[in-house]
Amino acid sequence: MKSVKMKLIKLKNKTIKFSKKVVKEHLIREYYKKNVLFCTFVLTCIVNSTLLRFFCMHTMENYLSIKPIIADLMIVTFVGSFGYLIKPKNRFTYYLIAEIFFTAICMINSVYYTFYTSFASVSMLSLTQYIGEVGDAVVENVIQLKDLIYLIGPITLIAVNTKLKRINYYKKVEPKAERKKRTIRTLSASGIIALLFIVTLNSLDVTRFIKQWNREYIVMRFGIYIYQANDLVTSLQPKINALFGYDQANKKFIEYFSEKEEPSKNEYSNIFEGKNVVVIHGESMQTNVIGLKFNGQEVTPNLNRLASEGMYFSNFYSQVSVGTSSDTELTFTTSLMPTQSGTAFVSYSDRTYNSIPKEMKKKGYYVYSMHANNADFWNRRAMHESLGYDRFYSKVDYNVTKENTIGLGLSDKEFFKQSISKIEKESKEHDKWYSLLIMLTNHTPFSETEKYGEFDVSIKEKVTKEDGVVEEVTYPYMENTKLGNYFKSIHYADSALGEFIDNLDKKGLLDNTVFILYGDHDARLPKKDYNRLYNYDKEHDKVLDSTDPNYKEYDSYQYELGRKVPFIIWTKDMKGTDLNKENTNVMGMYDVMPTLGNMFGFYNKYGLGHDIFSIKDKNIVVFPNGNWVTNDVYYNSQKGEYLSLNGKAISEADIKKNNEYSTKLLDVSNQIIVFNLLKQDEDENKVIETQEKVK
Ligand code: GP9
Ligand code: MN
Repeated sequence: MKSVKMKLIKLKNKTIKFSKKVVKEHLIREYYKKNVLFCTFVLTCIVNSTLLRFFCMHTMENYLSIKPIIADLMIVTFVGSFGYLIKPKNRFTYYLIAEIFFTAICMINSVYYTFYTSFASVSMLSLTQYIGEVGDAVVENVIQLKDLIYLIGPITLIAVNTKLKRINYYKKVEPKAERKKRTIRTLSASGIIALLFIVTLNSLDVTRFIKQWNREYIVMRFGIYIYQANDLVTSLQPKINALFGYDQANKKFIEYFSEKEEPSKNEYSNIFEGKNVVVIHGESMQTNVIGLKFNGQEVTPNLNRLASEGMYFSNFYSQVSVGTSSDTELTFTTSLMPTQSGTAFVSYSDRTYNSIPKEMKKKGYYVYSMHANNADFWNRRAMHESLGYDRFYSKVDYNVTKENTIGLGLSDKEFFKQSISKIEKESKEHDKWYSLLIMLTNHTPFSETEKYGEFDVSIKEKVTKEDGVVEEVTYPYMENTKLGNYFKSIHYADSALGEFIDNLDKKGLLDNTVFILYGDHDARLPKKDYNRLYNYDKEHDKVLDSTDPNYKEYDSYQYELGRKVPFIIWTKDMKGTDLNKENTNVMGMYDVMPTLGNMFGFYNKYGLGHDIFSIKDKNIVVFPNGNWVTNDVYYNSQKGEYLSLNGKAISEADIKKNNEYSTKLLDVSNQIIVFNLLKQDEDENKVIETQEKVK
């Protein structure tokens, strides 16, 4: 009896399932029949964008990712819904135009990706030299089959339309109210898809979307159509910003610099004139690793050596905003601050900059940069040109394989090895040269520890037991913490640096060369890990309690002030000379150009920093968020709080004066970039130079 009942229930369930399926299929078929054109349009546009991702980024994860498909679906449904507002007989024209538009996006990006392994940006069109490059690229590349495959979209739509015409599909009359209803219904569907998409976003997605520089990531997460729309907005924003307020900005700019005087000469003036230059951009290198040891082993033996043999600026800060690496490059190279919105590298690459490369070129140097990552990362391809580099060696100039990759790209050891021959070539071809090498491996999240080589961040101690036997005891200490992994990673980067210096020396490339190194920004490591570093209780493998007499306070101010990065100027023969010393005056990335300018014999009137050997202990380092630090005070503008660094009282009047100074400096820096205020000056200089040549 029971089993019969069970069978009946099963049968009932099956019937329900079957009828649901029938209804569903029927509904889908019905819907498709009524909306053939719309469905074809949506489907083909999604197939095209999926194909684009398929051809550009060949990893399984990329092929199978559903997120960009949802994003594309949202956009295409949105655009498609307006087709219903149009009378059936004209609807096809609307869908065809939209289809051609979406197909063009896919085709342009397909061509662009082949050449630049990145997706196209509208902002590039504002760079005339760039149009030339892309233009050539299109001509050479036009034949590739994979770029034409997207035409399948419009072709299918045309074919479907022909068939529909044949069966008199468009003869039906559709009242206006009905058309409106269909539009609203489809728009609602697009809204629901949008909601579905938004709930899957995390904070990393959002920040990357706002920054818009990691183009691959955005396409993989948001699809090509949203990427292109976002790109359009970020590209137009700087143009809009620059539309209003030029006259006032220019007036303020003239006022600001009319008060500035050229510093008088000092003992460092022109000391390096005519020498070749190697600049190292040390990814995430922090000052607090210098001199640090684990079990007697130095974390960074090579940085330590450079610091002890050269000019070491131990109270040096980077001044980055959201543009991290690129902001540091900007500030180092131009003595300007990062922009208040967007990033200079991405949004303002078409502006005129007074830069170290341009100054060195005037002195007869050949100036080049090297970075084994994709050239479009941080829009370097365009920006390095604007900054005046003669040549940019990027990923395409290096042999990058799976085996020699760590983290973001080519390992630092391999990068330096492969760079030597390029430097050798340039040094043979040019009398004087200036090079910038941008490191990459020591980049967050510092997780590929197995590739960094052995470096213990535990505590190892020899303990003599009661029976006299000596045993080694290991306490985990910083093992398996992010900070611990960072030490391993920077130990690797440091050893790459050591090898590089040795190899340069072997080739005689250090004989007449000034070696300059800066940490680009701090590594954003967790504060709690520093607490462990300074307060480790090895007996119990835990962090000391704050009530413990041995507890060392590590508060948020120490954390903020601990974000210092190294700045070192070193030559082979500096050790033991007058130049070989530690400089403890507070200094910022914007002081580099004026300081080097004094040493190499050039002056940038529009730099915001100072020659550190002229300003000495009177210096002030302003951060993009309005915080500032001097030798005596650190001021946090968000909290409106300050901290005395020398135990002395600080007058409110001094705080006010420095606040005004910082606000003015940040303002003028931003306006120089947004309103392109250095262009006029450069144009005038060019005229003078030409007149002099003619004479
Ligand atoms: C990218 C590299 C890292 O090429 O310079 O940039 P970051 O994430 O440090 O800004
Ligand atoms: Mn960086």
